[in-house]
Amino acid sequence: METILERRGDGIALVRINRPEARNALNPAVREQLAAHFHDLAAGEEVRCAVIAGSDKVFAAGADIKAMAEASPSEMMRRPDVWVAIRAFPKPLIAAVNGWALGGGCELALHADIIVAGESARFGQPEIKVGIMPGAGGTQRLTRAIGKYKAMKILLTGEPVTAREAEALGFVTEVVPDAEVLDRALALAKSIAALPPVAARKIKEVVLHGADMPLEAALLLERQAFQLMFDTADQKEGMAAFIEKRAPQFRGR
Ligand code: DAK
Repeated sequence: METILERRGDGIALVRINRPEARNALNPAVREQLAAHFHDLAAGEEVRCAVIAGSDKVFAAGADIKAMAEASPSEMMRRPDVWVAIRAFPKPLIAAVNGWALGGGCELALHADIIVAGESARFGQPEIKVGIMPGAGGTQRLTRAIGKYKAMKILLTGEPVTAREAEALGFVTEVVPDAEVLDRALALAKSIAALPPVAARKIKEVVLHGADMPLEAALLLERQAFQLMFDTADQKEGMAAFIEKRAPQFRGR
């Protein structure tokens, strides 16, 4: 299989891209499998937080250039939008990035809510060097994350940035030694999965939707989601546990 889905217990799932011979380039099979995995993981309550990773050498070198070199515009139009399953994934998603995250690979990482990168990781949008431009949100997500003038340089030159540069720019959450990337991402996932899942989903929903709204409307969205938390058993348990000075037992209700 070009991708591997591992349900690890503790509310965590790990999705890995596994096409080492092509630097994890996202060919149709990889894209379709990723979409199916995220569709499955969105359903049900067993998984509360997901991690997406490549190998310890490469995250993903982008869309498969060989699979689209001869494509016509209408063929590109007919391709199913496999990104929607990742875009709409309602649970927290962490990207664990070692090595190259280029083009669609960088855009895949940008779909995550938290990005943990190894010291030697490199991020870039080199599409311009092969005569195209980003097509899975790179022009929009990167610009919204780091601002026009920093994003334009990455998009217009196609030159990669280091993990440390990406962290300073604000789109990598944490940089850790290469060998610790996956463990760190899984540890973060574990701590998030131990917290109330309804609150986690609402935080993600409000942050992502609120970013596209005028401030007053976004604040209203936040307020209504906040009020809804008081309808959950986990809110009652969390606050009771605090008052009673004991550890909370969250049930995801
Ligand atoms: N596509 C196809 N094959 C790739 C590939 C890619 N993106 N990247 C690497 N490979 C293949 C190489 O062709 C080579 O295959 P063989 O020659 O062995 O058959 C093998 O992987 C090893 O590659 P290298 O020999 O180049 O390995 P190195 O370690 O020296 O270099 C590298 C690694 C990642 C720096 C280099 O391979 C590289 O620059 N790769 C291309 C990176 C790139 O340009 N990425 C952007 C692709 S365009 C869309 C949404 C999004 C997109 C498209 C559509 N829609 C919503 C419709 C996104 C577009 C892109 O990402």
